[in-house]
Amino acid sequence: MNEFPLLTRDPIAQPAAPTRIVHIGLGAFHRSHQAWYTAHASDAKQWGIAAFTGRRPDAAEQLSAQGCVYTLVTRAATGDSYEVIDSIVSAHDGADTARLSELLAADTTAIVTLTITENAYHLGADSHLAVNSEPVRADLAALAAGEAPATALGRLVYGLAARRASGAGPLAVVSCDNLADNGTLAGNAVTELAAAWDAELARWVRENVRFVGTSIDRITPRATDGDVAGLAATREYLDPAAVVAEPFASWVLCGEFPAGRPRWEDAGAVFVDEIEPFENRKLWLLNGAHSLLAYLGQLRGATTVAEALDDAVCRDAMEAFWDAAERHLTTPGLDIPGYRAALRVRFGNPRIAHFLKQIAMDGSTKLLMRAVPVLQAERTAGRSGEEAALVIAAWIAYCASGAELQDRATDAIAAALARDEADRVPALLSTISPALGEDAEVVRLVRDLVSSLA
Ligand code: CS2
Repeated sequence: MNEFPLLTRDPIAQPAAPTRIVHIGLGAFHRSHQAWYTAHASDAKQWGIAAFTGRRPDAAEQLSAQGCVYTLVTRAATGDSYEVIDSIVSAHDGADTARLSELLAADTTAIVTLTITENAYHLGADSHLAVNSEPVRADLAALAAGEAPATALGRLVYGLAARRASGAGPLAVVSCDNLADNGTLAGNAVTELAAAWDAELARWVRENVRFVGTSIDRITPRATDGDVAGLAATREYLDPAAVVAEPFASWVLCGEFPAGRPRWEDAGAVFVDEIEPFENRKLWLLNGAHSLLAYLGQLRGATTVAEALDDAVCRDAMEAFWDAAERHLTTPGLDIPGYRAALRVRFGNPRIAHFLKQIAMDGSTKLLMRAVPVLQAERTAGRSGEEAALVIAAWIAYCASGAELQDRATDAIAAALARDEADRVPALLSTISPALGEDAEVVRLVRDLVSSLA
């Protein structure tokens, strides 16, 4: 493979656009989604992206070494197609807060996009910043000492202080994470973190920063070494920063862009006045089913989404969960039957190996967005909610199976699992939401379902 040259930017064919977007969370999804939409806007030449990593510098180093261009491998059931994406013009270690602040302080910067994961908003069950959580406290201590904070959110707040100081004016912050009402939640988290540091900054944020809500969608499993080798053999260049994604992509946005934005609509993005029905459709039907398949599927021996879908038990549970969710997706124009039909095809794409283990991460946060709202809506309507409760029960059974967990609540989950039989289920439910663990009927329902899975 090493006999092939590294992919690099051709400065004539792919001149770097001026930086007007700052992205935090340079992962595969940013590259297959927002960067792709930006590259396909008709005014793409005006909109370059400076992308910062989240935790580690690796992705920035890799991308910088190849002039920030990379291949998007679009993997359809019938074959692959390739496109070199050039909308990212610089890539930086997230810890480079000096560069981040410099870019946010520039009046040419109009937008900050975020893909920092659900957990990184550090929200409590009340959808407000968990001010007493360890990472937030550490950020506040750093800010008070005049040092740069370590969380993505803290770094954004630090950069916004630089923008306020420079007088560069308003801008838009666009959350592209799978959280219900992500614009509002990002606004809560950023404003509350700013307020805990500097009340004047918080006031400036309220007046100048517009938080745009989005529903984002494109299945982008982690690319493997085999993908990179296959790409090299076909294209005769080496591209370790390549991403593999399904053909489907969707982006629904709602909010203001006070300093302008690319014409993402040219690439198919949709701007709406009310985003909630679209978010719920995506979070419940796609992500909810993903989580169900991740836990139930792995308990039953499957390793990928497509494999889980081959199992009638998983498939029936997914359809039943969809039936329950659909009863609460009644806004005209959502075309739920069409959306479900498309999902069956997307999930069944035999050429995409979307590993259930990857989806299973961070269940305690994800289920709050994906399964709990359906459970509650069903119960409010006078039904048991068992189809949605099964998603939660499958997560509990998965946790109890000894599977290696990656979750911000790993310690609390381990402590819950160590409790007596009678307390175990409520304690586990409480790691998702305290109210859930206190609801005797939900506890009974979930406990019965967990037993039925054993
Ligand atoms: C998945 C999502 O890993 C997960 O939790 O459900 O990453 C999903 O693939 C994307 O939201 C699809 O747009």
